[in-house]
Formats: sequence, C-alpha cells, structure tokens
Amino acid sequence: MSTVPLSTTTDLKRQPSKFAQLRALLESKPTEFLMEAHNGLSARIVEEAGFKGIWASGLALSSQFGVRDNNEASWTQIVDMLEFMSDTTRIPILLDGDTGYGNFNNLRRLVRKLEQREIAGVCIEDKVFPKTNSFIYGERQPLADVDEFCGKLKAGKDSQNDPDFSIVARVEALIAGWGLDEALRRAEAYHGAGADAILIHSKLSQADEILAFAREWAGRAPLIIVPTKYYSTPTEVFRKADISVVIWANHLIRAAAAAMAEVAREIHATETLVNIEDQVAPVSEIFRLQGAEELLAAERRYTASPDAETGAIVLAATRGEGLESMTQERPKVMLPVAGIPLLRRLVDKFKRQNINHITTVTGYKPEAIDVKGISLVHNPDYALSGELSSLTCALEALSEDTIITYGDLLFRSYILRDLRHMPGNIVAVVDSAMPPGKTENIRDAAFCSQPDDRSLFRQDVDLLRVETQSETLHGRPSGRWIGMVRVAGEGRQWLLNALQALRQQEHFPQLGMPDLLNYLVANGHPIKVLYVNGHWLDVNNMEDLTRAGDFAHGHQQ
Ligand code: SPV
Ligand code: MG
Repeated sequence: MSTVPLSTTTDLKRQPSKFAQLRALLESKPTEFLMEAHNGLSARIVEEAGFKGIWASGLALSSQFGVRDNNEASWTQIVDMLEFMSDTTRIPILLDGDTGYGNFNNLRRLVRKLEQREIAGVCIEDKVFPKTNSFIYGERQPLADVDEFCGKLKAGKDSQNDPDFSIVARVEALIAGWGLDEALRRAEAYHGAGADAILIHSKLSQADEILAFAREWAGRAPLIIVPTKYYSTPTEVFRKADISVVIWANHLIRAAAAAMAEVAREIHATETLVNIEDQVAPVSEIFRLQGAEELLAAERRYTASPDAETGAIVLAATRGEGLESMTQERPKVMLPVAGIPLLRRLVDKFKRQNINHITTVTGYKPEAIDVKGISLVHNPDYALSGELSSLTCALEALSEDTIITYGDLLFRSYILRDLRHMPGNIVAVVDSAMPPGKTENIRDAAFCSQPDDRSLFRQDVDLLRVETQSETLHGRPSGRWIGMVRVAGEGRQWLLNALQALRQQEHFPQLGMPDLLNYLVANGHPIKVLYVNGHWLDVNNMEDLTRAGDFAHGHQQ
C-alpha cells in the first residue's frame, strides 16, 4: 500500500517515471486497467486499491466541480486539480483531455503544462470544441476533420519533452454512427500521425462493434476501451480480444454521489448523526488519507521550537489531606480558586504555552474531574500508593518531552516558559525565596550545588537532593522544589530506567517524586535547577486555599 502523503513527492524518483509507467501499461500484452479519479483524495484511493494507473475523467472532473461535461470548467482548472492528484500518487495519470481544449497550439501548451506536473499522458477525441459527453446525443455531434486532428496530434507529440509522454487518440466514429470502416480509417490516420494508442469508444450495451474493431485493427497499436455501456461483458472477452487497457471511467464519482446523497438525506430527515456514524469513514481514516502522520513526524524532525513537542503529566490522584471538609465529593485538584478549579487553571496555563498533550493521573473521585482537553489515566491503587505509582500509569505520555507537575500548583506563567527553555535533560524548579534562617517546615527541601545568585542571568546549578523530612534536614537547603520538573531528550530514558529499578523495591508504593529525583542524581544523572523566587504556591490546607484566591486575583506576588 502506498504511503505517499498528500502533497509530497519525495520518493517519486526511486521508481520508473510516471511517463514510463503509463507507456508500459499501454504497451502491455496482458490487459491492464485504469480507474477513474477526480481529485487528490479519490486518486489516492485508486492507488491504494492497487490500480497501476488513473483515468482523470472529464465527466468526473467536471461533475465534481458541479458543471457539465461541455468544457465549462476551464483547462487550467482541470490542470490545477490534476496537480493535486499527481502530488498524492505515485502511479501515472492519463488525462481525458477532451478535444485538447482548442486547436494544435492549445494542445502544445497543454502537453507542456501536463509534463510539468508529471501527468503521464493525455487522450484527445476527434470532436469539436466545446465537446459534449459522448453519451448525450453522441450521434448528433460533429467529428473533427481528420487532417486537422492529425495535425493536432503531431503538434502534441512534437512539443513533449519526455519521450515517454503518451498521446492517445480517441475515435468517436462509432459513437457518431459513422460505422466501422470510418472508425478504422480514422484510427489508422491517427496512428500514422504519431498517436501512442487508440481509444475506440462505443455507446452500445453489447461489445460487438468494439470487438469487431479490435479484430480488424489487429494490434497495429495499443487499443483502449471504455466499457461503461457494455459493462456486462466479461472482462475475459476483452483479454481475448487483446485489448491493452480497459478504463473503468466514472465509478468513483458515481459511488461518491450515491453515498453523499444517502447520507445527506438521512441526516436531514433524522436531524441526528447517530444512525450514520458507523456508515461513513471515520475522521481518522480521512486524516490517514491526507497523510497527517507524515506531517507530525516532519514537525518532530524540522521544528526546533520546543513548543511543538512538549507534553505534560499532572499528578492529581489524591484527595488532599487537611482539606477533608472540602473534598467529600471531589479530589483536591477540583477545588475552585476564585471560581475556577485548580486543575482547570493548570491546564489553561499549559495550553496558553501550546502544551496541549496533557495527561492527568486520577485516583480519588475521578468522576468529579470535569476539565476538557486532557487525557485521563487512572491509578486504581491511589489510596495505598504514592506519586511514583501514579506516574507509572502515565508513562505513555513520556514519548515526548514532558513537564511533570503536581496538580495543586498555582504559578506565574513565566515559570513554565523559563522551564521549557532551560537547557538540561532534567530540570527541576526550585524556589529560593525562604525567610532568612528558616529551615523548619520546608516541604521538599532542595539542596543544590550553588545557592541562587539572582545577579546572574542563567545559572548552571545542579540539584544534589530533595529532603522531605523537614525536622531532620541535613544542612541548610538552597530552596524548595516546587513540584515541577521537565524531562527532555535522553532524560526521558533515564527516568524510565529509574522507575523500572525503583519498582523492584519493596517500598515502591510509598515512594514520591523526590525519591525519583534523588535516585536519578545518585545514579549519575544530572538534574539542573531553575531557580525562581516566589510567584507560585501549592494548596495543602484552608489557609493555602485562601491565599490561592488572592494569588489568582493577582493580589499576591
Ligand atoms: C469520461 O470519462 O469523461 C469519458 C468517457 O470521456 S465517457 O464518459 O464514457 O465518454
Ligand atoms: Mg470525457
């Protein structure tokens, strides 16, 4: 199956040119098949179905524009659509070029424009511009003068650059009721003028006149047929008659028209989508056909900005100690601060910085989490386990650079912005703003290689350890880890390995994020420090909640 994304032609050089492919189909001894397409999507679908070539049908192209098959769409509008079809596919396209949209000179220009878009060939019919579809009063339509048409063919062949570009001459003598002899006379003349193949058309419901033509023609040049009207003829008959190419000329546009009409009627009648959803292609299938995956991969390859690639994991499983009266029915992260739940505020902060892939680990009262635009994963053991157990529930999110954060934080936006742009595979945010001499009651005390020197623009400081038992701190901490860390590049693998190792430990269910940070440092993985000075808070009790309200209103620094 092809994997060419729409609008990408990068791999086309590795296979025979589209011109050579079409020529090979025309000259193939076994009968080959072209399938109609009328835009980029249908061309892609034809290729994925396994066809080796595409018929860019004039009937289908005009009808997808909603106009008649009478050259109402201009030739440049047709060529514009062909460009989309060609960009989407690796297989060759034969354009149904009607009469060539004018005289010999118009055809010369058309051939050059088609070649520029890698359209492998054009079929022109010996009628008069503006033409009408052969199945509408075909017998009343005037045929082109043979000499004039031969001149047009010669001009087209003389103007092509690629020797494999093909020009097919379509004989309308049977359609117009001029009989077999005239059809053969014309076919012979066109072949002599340089046509690479002859398309013999018929509007009868039986294949007799086509088969008679094929017998008399006797393989003088490749022969193409369009069995729209004599569709009940077994394909084996065409093979036996040495038909080079059979064109299934209009069946995708007809399939689309029937399906669209049915779906539109159903939705209009029922005023709901519920009956139709399972009958139409899922949106994901449309994305696949458009090549959406390729663009995501290209973004990863070509966008230097971290904006496109950072996700977030929010640890939000706990009920929240010290807030029991407020958390009967909801986890702590759903407590409103100035009317907006903590988690909603956090998610908005992320989204404003284009961090849209947000995974939240739930535990206590997950049903109360009512925040749109995030993925939820559940830690069923939340009541008996700690933060690392929750984090392991969200490991899939670590396929990209990720900010891991507690769910009860409020902070100024610049903290997140600076964290994203800080170099380092793992970066922890440490608040150095502590009242002088204060070392008691510091949760998550951070010990760092250097104290915060606020006179420096960018400090290169390593985290040494985080201590959680504030009563027994070993020395004076440099600040407090605020509960937010960025994991990027190979830091993601360090973190996965550390989690894997810690899971083997018996007391894993009791471990928290500081244990993970300490394990990483102890095993030689540097954790860089981003110092901040206030401008954040976490919510652990009623007092915090009141302060959070002030903070949210911008009353507190
Ligand atoms: C087309 O597909 O536009 C053709 C073939 O010209 S037919 O409609 O059968 O004439
Ligand atoms: Mg046509």
